[in-house]
Amino acid sequence: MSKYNVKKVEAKWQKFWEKKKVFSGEDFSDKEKFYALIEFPYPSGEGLHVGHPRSYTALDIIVRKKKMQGFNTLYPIGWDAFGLPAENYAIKTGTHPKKTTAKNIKTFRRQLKSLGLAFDWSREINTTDPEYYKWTQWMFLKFFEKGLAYKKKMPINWCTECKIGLANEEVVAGKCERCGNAVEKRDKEQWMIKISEYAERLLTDLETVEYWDKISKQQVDWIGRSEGAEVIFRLAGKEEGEIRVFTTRPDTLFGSTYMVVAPEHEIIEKHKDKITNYSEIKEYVEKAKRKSDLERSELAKEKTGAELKGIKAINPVTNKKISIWVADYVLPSYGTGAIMAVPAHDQRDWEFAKKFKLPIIEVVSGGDIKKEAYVGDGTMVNSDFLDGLIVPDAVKKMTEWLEEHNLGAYEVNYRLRDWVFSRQRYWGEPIPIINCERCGHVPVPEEELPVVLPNVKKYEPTDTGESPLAAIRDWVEIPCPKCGTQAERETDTMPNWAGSSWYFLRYCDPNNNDAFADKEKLKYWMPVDWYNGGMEHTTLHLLYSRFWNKFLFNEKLVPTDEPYKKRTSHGLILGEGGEKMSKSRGNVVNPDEVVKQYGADVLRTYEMFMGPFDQPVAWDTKGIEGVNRFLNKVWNVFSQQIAMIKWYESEGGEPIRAKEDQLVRELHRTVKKVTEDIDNMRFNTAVAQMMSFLNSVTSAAESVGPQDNVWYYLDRDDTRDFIKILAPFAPHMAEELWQQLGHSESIFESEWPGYNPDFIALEEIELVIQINGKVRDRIKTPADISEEDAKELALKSENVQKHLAGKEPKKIIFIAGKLVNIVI
Ligand code: ANZ
Ligand code: ZN
Repeated sequence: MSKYNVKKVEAKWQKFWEKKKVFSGEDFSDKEKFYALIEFPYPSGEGLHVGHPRSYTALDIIVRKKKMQGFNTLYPIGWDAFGLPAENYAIKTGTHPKKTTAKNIKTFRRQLKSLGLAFDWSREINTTDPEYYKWTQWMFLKFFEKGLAYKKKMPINWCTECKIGLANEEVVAGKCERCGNAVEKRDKEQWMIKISEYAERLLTDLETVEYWDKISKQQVDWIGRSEGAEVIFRLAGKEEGEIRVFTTRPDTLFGSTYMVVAPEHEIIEKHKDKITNYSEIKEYVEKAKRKSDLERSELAKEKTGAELKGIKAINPVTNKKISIWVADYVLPSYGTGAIMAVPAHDQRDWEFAKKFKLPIIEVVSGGDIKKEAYVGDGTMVNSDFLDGLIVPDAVKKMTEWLEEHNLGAYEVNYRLRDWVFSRQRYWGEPIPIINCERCGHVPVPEEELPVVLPNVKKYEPTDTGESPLAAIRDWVEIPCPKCGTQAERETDTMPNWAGSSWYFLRYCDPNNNDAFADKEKLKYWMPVDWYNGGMEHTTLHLLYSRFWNKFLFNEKLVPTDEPYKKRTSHGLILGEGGEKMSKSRGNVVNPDEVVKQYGADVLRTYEMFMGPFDQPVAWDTKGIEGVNRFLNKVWNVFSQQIAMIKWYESEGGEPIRAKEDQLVRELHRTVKKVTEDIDNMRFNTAVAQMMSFLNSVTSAAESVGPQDNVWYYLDRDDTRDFIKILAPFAPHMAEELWQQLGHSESIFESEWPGYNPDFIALEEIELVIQINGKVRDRIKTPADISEEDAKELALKSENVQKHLAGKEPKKIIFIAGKLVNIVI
């Protein structure tokens, strides 16, 4: 038995796969294609985390099996390399993010290669490569052409101390992550992308894809479709003006006793001359702006607000004057930013009304509105023409009434907001627009793309809130492409989500200079057949990229409406003990160390074995030791068995294998289970099954021959099949054993094993039932019937009952798979 040299074996096969291009996807192959995708990593300075390989290995296993099942597989990799860490490092040290990024990519590439992943390295892409972001810019211009990219004043997070705009993730509990000082909202003109226009399609088309339920649900919640009505409230008196609200409960309009607008609502500034307590209001508004959305929407907290004195609104059905309030529980970005308050039937309104002593009128019977708002079903009361109706009928009737009187209309509202598509930062794709005083926003001509990021001296955003690009005057100042007068380049860059919104398309044709990808190649490879990624990306990234693809589909630039046929998700890997892995806790496990100590096969198999794939799971050193012992045992048993098989064959003999043997049946069951478990991402139980099979192999072994060699009762075919199902998990060891079996091609060029269904059914036996040693019955049962079940069955037998004649058995003896003897 040869000793297993992990390092040598793993390096050997990694080189082999790369040289023979075993895993490169072949464009236009006649075979059926299978396109697997993982979320390409951000190449951070910390290098690969043990969390990364969990997702990568899972799809790697799926890809290797699919390849063996005859598919033309594509499993690409690249770098989502624009991002804050490189930029912050640049701010701190002055090192160009390009340099940092290149260095980090080198580390990531080496680490990923050391894991033996079946990536098609010839398709590697990098979102910060001008040849890549040229097409991101080109697509932005398509959005712009179609009116889906527009500019709007939007609040940004502004650190009053650092005097820069912050990304959302840099604001921690309302404070600047760097300096700890207060962050406030500041309005700034920003580029926006109209994803809201696609809200309905993004929702309904979820029915056409196979996403795990919890993922679809997150998409549905994020899109947040609500049906209801828009209602128009006129201002009282000679005052010109109106306040529009969105409500899901137009039926409760008779119970609307006051209105509330968000602090940002235009009505405040528009009517500031009429508002008699304007300075008090102004103060409230300023305070509210400093709170985060989360702080404002917390349901439980104490309601705050102030009345806009001097103006009133008119309830359109009662014609009564009602007060108008400003309160921060009304969000500016949902609906119209104003509500009709119905304190009897909305808990937030109820709390507010109680605090400020506002009238509460019950309009749906069934609750006790003295105690709390009643949100349940019931019949309408105090509601004139709605009285006696049940809620859904009242909703319909009121909506019709509003439409007839031009006071409102049926409306569908979405929680999904348009996408803020600019950042005032350096390390992102420049937005390819030239701002001209005469012509407005003018696209950079296509032939001038890419607009390459110029070199700057300082990477901080400027203290006016502009990106550092704004300081490079000779880059900014440029003649307008339309009219030729002096104009200025847009200095905002794109958000981190841009490059990842279409990378799966570029993989289909990564080196194309004339298009983002060749149409025929896109037609061949798209859609992605299986996409796995983190739950933290099943909202924004998934939505953005689906939207982006849908837009391109509309423009007839891509062949499929949906980019991903299937989406699944892995659980996080936590540190030993179950806490989040982090530098500060000192519990980060470095994959390099694990590979060095145990090898890639052990790391891979361990990560698949450590727990259900979709659940978070804690790292466990004992667990990895167990997997290491398992793979060592595989090596010892199989390399010796292969040697024995070869010896038999060279002697012209037939290796012994009892075809009907228990072990062969178990092998077939194992093949079936591993096949199905891989398809269902139940990797842990697949590994467990292989472990249990190996135990059966070693316990059935016998010493044979003069040298006392161990014979494991597996012939060439059995041996081959086990190595094949092990191969996706421990590909290096499997290749090595495969080669020992006498093959020169990669094991992944061989065919995935089938199984004999006759072997799968558990064997039936005839359980012999005796009383005091005399046979009294024979009962058919599964071979593996438990002692408890067998005894119960035996005692139930009619014949046994007759012979027992009510006597209590003294003792019951059970011999597994054979008999039950009742002693009386
Ligand atoms: C009157 C009413 C009566 C409401 C009632 C509810 C119950 P969803 O289901 O999430 O779409 N609303 C509307 N815009 C808001 C905003 N900008 N900030 C905070 N709340 C807002 O919620 C729709 C309901 O949320 C709307 O229906 C409105 O209150 C409130 F018995 O109008 B409702
Ligand atoms: Zn111009």
